[in-house]
Amino acid sequence: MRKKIVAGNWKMNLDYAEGISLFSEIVNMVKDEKKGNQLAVICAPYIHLNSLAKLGGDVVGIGAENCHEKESGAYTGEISAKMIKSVGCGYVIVGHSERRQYFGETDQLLAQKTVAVLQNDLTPIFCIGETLDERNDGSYFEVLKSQLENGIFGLSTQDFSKVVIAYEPVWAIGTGLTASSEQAQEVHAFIRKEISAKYDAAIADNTTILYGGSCNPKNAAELFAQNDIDGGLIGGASLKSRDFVDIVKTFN
Ligand code: 3PY
Repeated sequence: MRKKIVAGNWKMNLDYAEGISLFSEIVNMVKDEKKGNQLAVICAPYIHLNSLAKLGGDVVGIGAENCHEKESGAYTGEISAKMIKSVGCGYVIVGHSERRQYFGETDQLLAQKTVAVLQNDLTPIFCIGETLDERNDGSYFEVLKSQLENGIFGLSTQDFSKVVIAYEPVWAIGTGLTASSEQAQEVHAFIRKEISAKYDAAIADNTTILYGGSCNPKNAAELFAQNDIDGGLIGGASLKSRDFVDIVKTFN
C-alpha cells in the first residue's frame, strides 16, 4: 500500500526560535497519531533542519526545500544533498514552482538535483504543475507530461520507486485558489497513467502523489478522499500547528 504523506513547506518563514516553537507544538500534537503508512513531514529552511531532526525527527519526517545538484565544491551559498542527509533529514523538495519561476530552475537541472537527492538516500518530493494560462489553453496535460519526462522519467525503475510526486498547479499557490477535488483527481489519475506507461502498473500504484496549492483544513478531507490523491504539500497552513495537524488528522 502506498504511503500517505502530509508535508509542510514552510518556505522562507520563521526565524530559529519560531521554528523550534512551531515544530515542538506539531510534534506534541501528532506523536500519538503515527500510523503505519501515514506520515507527517516538515520541510523547512536550512537553518532549522539540524535542530528539528534532533527535536522530533523520529515523530515527524524532516526535509529541505531545495538542494544543490553537486556534492561539494566552489558554489558559494549552496547546500548539497549530502549535507542535508548529514543532519538527519529524510526528504528534499525538488522543483517547487517558486524555484522554477524565481530561480530559473529547468527540468534538466531538476533531473540532476533528483539524482543527487536519491544518491544520498533521501526522498525527493518532485513538484510539477501548470500555470493558469496553460490550464486555460488546455495544454496542461502536455506541460505536466513534459515535466515528468524531462525531470524524473529518466530514472531507473529502482530509483523512480523512491520518488514522491507533488502536483501543485501554479495558479493555486499562494493565491488562496485551490483546484477542485475533481480537477486535482483528474491530474493525479493522469500522472499515475503516465507512470504506468513509462514503468509499470505496480510502480504507478505504489507511487505517492501529493496535492499542493492552498490546501487547508477545510478542503483537505475532500481532496484526500480522491482515489489518486495520497496527501498534500502544505504551504501557509503548515505555519499554524492547529491547521497543519488538522490536515494530518484528515487521514484518521
Ligand atoms: C502552497 O500551498 O502554496 C504551496 O506552495 C505548497 O508547497
